[in-house]
Amino acid sequence: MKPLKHILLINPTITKRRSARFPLAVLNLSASLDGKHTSTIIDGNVDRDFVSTALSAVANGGVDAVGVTVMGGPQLRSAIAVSKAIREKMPSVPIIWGGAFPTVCPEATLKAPYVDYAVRGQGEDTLTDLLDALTGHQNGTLASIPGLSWRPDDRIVHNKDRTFSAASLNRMLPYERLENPRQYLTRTYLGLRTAGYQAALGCRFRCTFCGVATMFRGKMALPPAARLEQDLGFLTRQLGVDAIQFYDHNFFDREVDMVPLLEILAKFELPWWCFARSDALVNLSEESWKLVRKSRLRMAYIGAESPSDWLLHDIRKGTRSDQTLAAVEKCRSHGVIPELSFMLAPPQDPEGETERTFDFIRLIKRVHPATEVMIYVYTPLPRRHDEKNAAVIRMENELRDCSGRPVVFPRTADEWAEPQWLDYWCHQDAPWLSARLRRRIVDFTTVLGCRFPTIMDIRASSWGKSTLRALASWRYRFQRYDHPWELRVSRKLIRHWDPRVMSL
Ligand code: B12
Ligand code: SF4
Repeated sequence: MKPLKHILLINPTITKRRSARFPLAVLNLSASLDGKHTSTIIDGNVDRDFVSTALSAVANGGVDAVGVTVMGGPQLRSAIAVSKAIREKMPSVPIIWGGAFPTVCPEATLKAPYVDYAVRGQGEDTLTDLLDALTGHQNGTLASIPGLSWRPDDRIVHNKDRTFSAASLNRMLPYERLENPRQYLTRTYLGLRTAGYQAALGCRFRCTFCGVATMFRGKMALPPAARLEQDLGFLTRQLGVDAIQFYDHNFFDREVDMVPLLEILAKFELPWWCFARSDALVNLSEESWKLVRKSRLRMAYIGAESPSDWLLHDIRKGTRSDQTLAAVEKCRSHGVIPELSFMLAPPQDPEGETERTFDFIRLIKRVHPATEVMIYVYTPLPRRHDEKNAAVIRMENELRDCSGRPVVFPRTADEWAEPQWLDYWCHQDAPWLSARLRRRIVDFTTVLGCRFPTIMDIRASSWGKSTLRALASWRYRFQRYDHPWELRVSRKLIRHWDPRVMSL
């Protein structure tokens, strides 16, 4: 019998304690190891001194490997901090990174001396195989593990991709392995105890700008209705959950497959939020919309991305701007708030596209003022290490900064953690934005956010929101977005928040 390995699974800090949601990546990994290896979980969103906690756990012995989940952006910084600290104190303990960042950037990950293995894509089976193989570091075995990037000698080797697996849909998550699972339930505009939950895996689309496409390469699987029912039963009865934020990449898939899931949701009647595509919502039958209403869907986050059909086509979104408008109408008539996200300033025409998007947002606000709007900067992903598509390579090679110099993406994890690249990862900035355009986007976002304060902000008082609305109305009406200093000050005083950073 193979000796069991014990792995310390770490979710580095990404958000404030009050915004912490169930750390689904490490919970899924922990569940998948059951019966094969053992694990403990440290969550940096809850344990604000998680680096020290991790160091003590490793120093106490009995930890054969450390697994760190890493999303690009702010979490990269805390992942680097904990990995460096462990490497320094216990250099012999293997450190494994998995999640969105190492999936998109395995090369940069493995250039870091404090990471030994990068797991690309779904992690459950790759991690099990890796822990199996770690006995004696047999290179032959490591070379055969799909989804693994590693570093024999001084080379970086990317094994072939792992095929999609739906196995995790059959496992319950071990919430009891978290210290006090109830602390992850947060008061939001949906409910007093909102839980983050993922029902389906993957997404069948392959939009070029999206990390989900890199992770799942067009594969998707829905859970059996019984699984959803069991989970919702557990969450409501055992933990007292009263609202759900679905993390599924794209909740509304093919209607015929969705109906059984909607029926379960209609049974529970928990207010819920999800990601959706405009084409799916527009094509949903009236029967299904009835179920949606009954199930109390409160808000659907729709990647509208752009008002320009050429760009939607370029990024392989597969939807059109008229479908965005039609989806807004559908949502309105069925009592669902559409939350539209836009990507401004694509490198092909940063200024022109930004202005067109502002106009489109104004049009949508006239049609349905309650529509929530999330504004991001278009930041294409760096191409995959094995990218062969000539068009993708050409597009990256043609990227220029605002002075006309070629854009060179960071080559290491530490470079990706520099402030301007964290902003890039968080879709807040890009090298082709001039200072003027950057300012204009921030100013427009401020005026829009004050003119239409988000319903998601449950902390600002209603008088505070009304004040902001009144102060911003002339600027919005006359399109005088420049330097809204008075709105910035008022916003700070009223403690109005930004849902792009905190989630709900
Ligand atoms: C929840 C969430 C958040 C939460 C964090 C959780 C919390 N509040 O506690 C918040 C809201 C803070 C957040 C923030 C951001 N997020 Co986020 N987030 C998600 C979301 C919706 C769910 C993540 C999740 O739990 N997934 C479920 C688990 C099971 O899947 P998983 O994490 O991929 O894990 C699997 C594998 O990756 C792998 N794996 C993961 N970790 C590890 C570790 C090891 C050791 C191994 C072996 C394997 C492994 O195995 C797991 C099981 O198969 C995803 C979308 C999604 N559905 O995944 C986006 C997503 C991960 N976020 C994304 C991004 C870009 C961000 C931001 C950086 C930017 C932004 N504007 O959204 C911000 C940062 C904001 C900031 N702080 O300034 C992108 C990443 C894409 C990319 N290009 O890499 C995603 C995919 C959304 C998207 N469609 O673009 N996010
Ligand atoms: S539909 Fe949404 S989740 Fe799916 S690949 Fe496109 S942007 Fe990503």
